[in-house]
Amino acid sequence: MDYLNKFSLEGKVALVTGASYGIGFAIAKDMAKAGATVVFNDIKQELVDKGLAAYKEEGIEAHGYVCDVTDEEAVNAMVATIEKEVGVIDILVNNAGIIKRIPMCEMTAAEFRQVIDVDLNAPFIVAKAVIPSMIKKGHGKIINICSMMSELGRETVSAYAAAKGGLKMLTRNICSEYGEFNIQCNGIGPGYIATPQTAPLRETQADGSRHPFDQFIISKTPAARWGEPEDLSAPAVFLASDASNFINGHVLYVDGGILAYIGKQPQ
Ligand code: NAP
Ligand code: GCO
Repeated sequence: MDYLNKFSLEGKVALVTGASYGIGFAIAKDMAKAGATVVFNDIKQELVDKGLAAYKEEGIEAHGYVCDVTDEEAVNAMVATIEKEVGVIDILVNNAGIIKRIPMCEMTAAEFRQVIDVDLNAPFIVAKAVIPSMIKKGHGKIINICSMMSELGRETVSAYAAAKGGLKMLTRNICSEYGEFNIQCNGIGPGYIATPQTAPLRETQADGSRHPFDQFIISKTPAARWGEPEDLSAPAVFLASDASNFINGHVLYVDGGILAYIGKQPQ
């Protein structure tokens, strides 16, 4: 077998949740380039339509579905429809996610629960929906999009850090429970990536200076730059391919070195 075939996703069906744009879109795009049939969902039809057009512009015939990943009934119905219309899901990327940046003591329990619902309960719901067919098929790949906040805390992101820390452990538990069925479940832990989710942290200030958080991240990242969604897509293809069949329960941090670095000393 040609060595590079190990990284091929030819003949595989990949579901990437919340992939009309952002990190999910970049990952799905490269999975398609590696040979996968791409399926994605979003909450609103208009976003699914926008996503389909964006994939088409890249020469990709994607399949898009409207589905709120926190709604178990809707997720089960979507997976059944995908299996009928496209095929059994070989690769799941739990990418859909939200963040609320609120000091913990000002955050309502409902706001906390909403973040946990999307960022932790939903990956459980979607993984639970696809695993039975993966077992029947004799293989499967699940990739959970974790975070720096799977390892670190910071002000105002208590719910998000709790969810992403839990998602790291859910990743390890799916590995433990389903590894014997040739299902590999790993995480990707992105550093700080330039997407709509982090746009508020990068806004140019009224005086034209960079956002303080923007400067902070540059000082904390050895690569001295924000990541781009495209920095994550080849690592995702690797974890979705046969090249990673003996990697399980691992979180691959794609962070430009943040987790290894104490931060640039003040000049
Ligand atoms: P983003 O730009 O905010 O995109 C998130 C996507 O998830 C959107 O398409 C959104 O759709 C979708 N989504 C949200 N709630 C959903 C739900 N209930 N059902 C279905 N889809 C839903 O975020 P991103 O920066 O690309 O992040 C993607 C993932 O990477 C998230 O899990 C995030 O936590 C994680 N991450 C991001 C960074 C970063 O620096 N950007 C770093 C580490 C980890 P709508 O537009 O309809 O809401
Ligand atoms: C924040 C950011 C981070 C990133 C990412 C880092 O407010 O700190 O949004 O949480 O989104 O998760 O890995």
